[in-house]
Amino acid sequence: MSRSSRRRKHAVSQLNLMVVGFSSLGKTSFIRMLFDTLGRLKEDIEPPASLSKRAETAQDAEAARTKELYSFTLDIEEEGEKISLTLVDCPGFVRDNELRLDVQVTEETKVKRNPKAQDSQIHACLYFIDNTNNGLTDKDIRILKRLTARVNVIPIVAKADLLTTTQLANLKKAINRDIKQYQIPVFDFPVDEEDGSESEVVEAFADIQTQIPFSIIAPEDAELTDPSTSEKILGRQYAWGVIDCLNPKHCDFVVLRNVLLSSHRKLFKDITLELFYEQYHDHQGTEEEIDGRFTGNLN
Ligand SMILES: Nc1nc2c(ncn2[C@@H]2O[C@H](COP(=O)(O)OP(=O)(O)O)[C@@H](O)[C@H]2O)c(=O)[nH]1
Ligand SMILES: [Mg+2]
Repeated sequence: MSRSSRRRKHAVSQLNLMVVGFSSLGKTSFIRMLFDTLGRLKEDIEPPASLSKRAETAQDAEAARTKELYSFTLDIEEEGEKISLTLVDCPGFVRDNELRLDVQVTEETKVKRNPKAQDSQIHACLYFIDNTNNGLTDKDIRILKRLTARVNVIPIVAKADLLTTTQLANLKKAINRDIKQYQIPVFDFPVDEEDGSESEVVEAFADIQTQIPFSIIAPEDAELTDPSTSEKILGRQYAWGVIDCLNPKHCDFVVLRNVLLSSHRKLFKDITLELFYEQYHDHQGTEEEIDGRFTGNLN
């Protein structure tokens, strides 16, 4: 075995992902689904308590609301490479209160708890957009402008089961129109035009760009089976049928997970290092300051 391949075999790559957005758009449910589908946890890992609280009724909703920022780390393996995946879940912005927004947006883009962590910055931030609006709101635009200056941002439309195919397509169009019009530099999936379209990789990436914002449907807490195969699925049941959250025809979760953990992982990290690293150091406070901000009530 050559020295470099041995190093690659043992090296653990770090990946830090964060979810951000207004409350009850489905951020924690997404984190839970990611966690549930990775299924390659260290045996002794217990999921954080806040992750196991589900809200199927309105009364549950308050109990299940994410009240403070938390993060946890999973050891996973993608294509033979070991990844230490840290997921950061934030309390949602309260709809009419942007008071704490600056603190939240500027400081939560850093995972800075372990001083020995080699790579403590967020590599990709998923921004959840309310699917009941027709595109981005003024608040979304303000928040996105600040976020995109500091971190790779990927727009998400969650609870896509609540929209028809046409409604979802129109919403995606409206969001992309607003992103363009307000010049919000969300993460751009690279398409290398000079290579022509003969390369499969280029084609696959071009396809990904057309899917933005990614649609997500999180499963409900029920034992469901696929009616045609009788296999267990993560899904949602309706009077007219069952949604399979891992079916790419139903939502973009599998594509997104692949983008995050596999196809674009290195690119997210490279961009974070090249574009955002300096700002990180310019704004970096002392360890105590940052820890203080982390423990503060962000709602
Ligand atoms: N219909 C539907 N409801 C969802 C979905 N994801 C989450 N929910 C529900 O929306 C509510 C808020 O979800 P939560 O993940 O706590 O939102 P957060 O505040 O953004 O973390 C909960 O009652 C969830 O059960 C989804 O994909 N479809
Ligand atoms: Mg939450």
